[in-house]
Amino acid sequence: PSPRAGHLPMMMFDLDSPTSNPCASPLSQQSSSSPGRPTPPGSAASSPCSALATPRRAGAGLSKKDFECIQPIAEGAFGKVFIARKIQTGDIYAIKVMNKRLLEQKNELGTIKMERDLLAEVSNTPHIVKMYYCFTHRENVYIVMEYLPGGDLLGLLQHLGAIEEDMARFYVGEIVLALEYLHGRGIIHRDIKPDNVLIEKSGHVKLTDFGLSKKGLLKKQASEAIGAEVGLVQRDCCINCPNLTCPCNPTRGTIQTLPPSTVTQGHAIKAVGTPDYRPPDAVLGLQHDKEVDWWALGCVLYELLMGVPPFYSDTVEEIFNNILMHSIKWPTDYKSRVSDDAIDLINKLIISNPEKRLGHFGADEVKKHPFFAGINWGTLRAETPPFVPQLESDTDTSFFDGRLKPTSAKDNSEWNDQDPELTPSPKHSPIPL
Ligand code: ISQ
Repeated sequence: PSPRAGHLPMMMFDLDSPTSNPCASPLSQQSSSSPGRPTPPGSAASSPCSALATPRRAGAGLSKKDFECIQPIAEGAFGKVFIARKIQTGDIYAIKVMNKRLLEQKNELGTIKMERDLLAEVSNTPHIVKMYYCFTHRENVYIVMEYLPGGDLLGLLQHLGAIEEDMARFYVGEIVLALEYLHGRGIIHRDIKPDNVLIEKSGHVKLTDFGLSKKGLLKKQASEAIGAEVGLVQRDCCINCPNLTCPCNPTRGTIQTLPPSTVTQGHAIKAVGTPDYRPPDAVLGLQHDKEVDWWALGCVLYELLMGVPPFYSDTVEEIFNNILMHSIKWPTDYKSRVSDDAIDLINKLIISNPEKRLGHFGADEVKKHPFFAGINWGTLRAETPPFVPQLESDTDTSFFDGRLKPTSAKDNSEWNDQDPELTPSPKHSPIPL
């Protein structure tokens, strides 16, 4: 598959100034037997948990020594994801490991706390990747989640190029249910894209990566968006980035295409991220609401059917322009490739004015679109998915193969943060999460 300008590699953290702040936060383990959902690892279910919104009980739960790292499987904006075995039970988890000092330096500790709290809040649903524990060890934060071994929709696209409409209907339908669930709780995901849709062992999909999510953003004033959310604006790919050093800042002239060398330099990555799925209001750094998720869903549907995102281009600058000019790249033969209903749904989700966008009045209007006519929303998550990953073992990571650079794929250093006794570092206070 052709590399896409918006899909830049994410940064890695180096770990060289350890702190000591062990604390574990077991999270709620409420009913886990909903239909279509794999039984979560028994160990977690056996851990009684504290209130969801405040999942903090220092020392009450597990710590790093309870897990044996197997291998990294993915890299995100703020760290690496490993699969690991819980030693006591043998259960397998996906563990996101982030460096606190770097998060703090980049003013992102709040973002991670938000992700942790949001995940804790929505963890008891089949639509979202479940989080079991959160703890810190020395310099790192560990978020222990269920392992979804089927890879993600981006990986599926990379294998298949594009997918059949029935298959796309199934995945997009499940994402609609997830968004309905989140929006009903005042949560905007804000980073819907194929890479954030993970495939379970059963073949059903769940959303992950709540690093950009926002709770209670609905109907906030633009002033708040510009003030309190400066951090978010900086993280987003926007052309109003307030950071003067950001390559996308208009005061530096036109938006610049990042040369490959800049993609490992912290802010450049954060500022640029993935613009492909952002609506014009978000690209401009303006206040935006839950409609951003419906726009992104339209982009995902387009990409599933066509193989590339609708505003795809070789450079970030052109992607911005395409989004702002609403210049969708329909292939010449698209009418023979997909149904009129699919085209109509895409066009109604990708409407620049958020108030006119399908979904503005709630998920129901999306669910009622003719594209979904054959879907039984009540049983969708209990139906047999169009693709069920064939796995060799519970530690099979083959569906994540190729997602990391060869050097990174063998590198467990983020898991094993450096020992302070071996690596003296300047004294500093522990950073709590
Ligand atoms: C769970 N399983 C596989 C990959 C993942 C990546 C990020 C978060 C959770 C995950």
